[in-house]
Amino acid sequence: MSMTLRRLSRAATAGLVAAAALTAAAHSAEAADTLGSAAAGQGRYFGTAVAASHLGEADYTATLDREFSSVTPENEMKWDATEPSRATFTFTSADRIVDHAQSKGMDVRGHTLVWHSQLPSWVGSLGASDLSTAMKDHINGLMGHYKGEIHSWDVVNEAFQDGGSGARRSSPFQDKLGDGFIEEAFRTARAADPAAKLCYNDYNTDGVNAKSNAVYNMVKDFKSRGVPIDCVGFQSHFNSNSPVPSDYRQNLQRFADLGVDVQITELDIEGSGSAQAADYTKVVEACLAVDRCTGMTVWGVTDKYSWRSSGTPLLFDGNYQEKPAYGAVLAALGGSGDPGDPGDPGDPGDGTASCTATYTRTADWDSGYNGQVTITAGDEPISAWTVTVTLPAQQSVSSLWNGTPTWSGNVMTVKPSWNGTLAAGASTGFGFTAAKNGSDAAPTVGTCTAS
Ligand code: G2I
Repeated sequence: MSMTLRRLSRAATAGLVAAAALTAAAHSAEAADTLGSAAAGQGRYFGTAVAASHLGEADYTATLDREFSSVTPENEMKWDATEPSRATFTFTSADRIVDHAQSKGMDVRGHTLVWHSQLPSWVGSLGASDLSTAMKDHINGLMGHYKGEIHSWDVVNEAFQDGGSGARRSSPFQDKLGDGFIEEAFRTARAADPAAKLCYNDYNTDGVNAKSNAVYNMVKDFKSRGVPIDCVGFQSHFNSNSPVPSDYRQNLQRFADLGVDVQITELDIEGSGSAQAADYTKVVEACLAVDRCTGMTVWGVTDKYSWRSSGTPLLFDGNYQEKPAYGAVLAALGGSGDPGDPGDPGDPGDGTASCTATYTRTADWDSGYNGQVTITAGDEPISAWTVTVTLPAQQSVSSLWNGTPTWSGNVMTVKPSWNGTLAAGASTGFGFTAAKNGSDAAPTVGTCTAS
């Protein structure tokens, strides 16, 4: 199908999409017991980054659909994903996310059009005038495909250096086109989809510092010269090296005072328990205190798929259970759900059986190894579990104990033999012996499902 036809067919569904969004909004006004509905009560959206590859996972999609009112494709709209070779656009994965979001009445943030990272090498090899054309073609290609369907686009991402200088970051765009590439990108974007809010997005700009001052001066200059810009995105990736700044609200406010919206675009805060919850509260309160802070997006649904998964920075744990940070965000948004209530989806006591599976190699020799998979029940008792283990193609399993396997190619699906019943939080496991047959690679353990 030609790109023109795809554009037309996407645009033709826009009316249906608007109707779905209205239904969702009406529903959420009744019971503000999810992040999206509570935020809507404050006139904000509450979004998450989404990966197309996880949309087939029932718990992932159930949590996404229940809690969030906006989605940002985590990687699927980036240049390497959408225009891997010049003028050849692929939208399959991004379309999957947009279609899913629209079918659930969620808005979509576009991320991102012009960025030095995840940039195919052909872009970097162009000369200046060709590069300028390619940049505009890329903007037109994406924004044209999704015309009328994206509430805000990150037009330019991370164009400033870290550190004290406030200088622009070296990139093919900066190095060959100079400072003017940002303005050129925004002007092109406005013409491509006049309905979309056009954002500049960056990190380490959350407090007042040299980098945020440099972005501030650029936005001020754009506003004074009529360069189209509608919003500034503050990524807000926080951890102990980069804590929530004490002047976060003031910083958001000074940008808003320039006449742009501000959005928290990639929020995650490493940590756990009440300390993490308190940090999340600070962020939500800062946004709510700034009239032009129109919404917040967390950078993922569940800790297990976070780009910083070891830092457990999100609102749902690897079993999609609400963390203390979830309750804190909901409360800060004025939500009426009690996150400790049995019966609330995702809460302990909600009756949802869950489990996790982890793998370790317990013995190793030249031609083989023993593997052990440990299964741990979530916060409900379980009576059965199922885990898939995918072995490297060469390997074969010669024996397996404390579990019952069935095989499909190199994938074994293991269910309990005698050890299906587990109390909440309790563990069991199964072991196996595998022949390496030339491959020493580890098997992959899939999601644990319980009943
Ligand atoms: O790095 C965190 C974020 C900082 N701001 C811009 C965001 O776009 C960025 O997101 C992250 C994604 O969360 C990661 O998922 O951007 C990374 C790349 O810069 C993404 O990581 C990439 C891996 O590097 C690739 O190896 C992998 O193929 O994700 C790809 C898709 O899973």
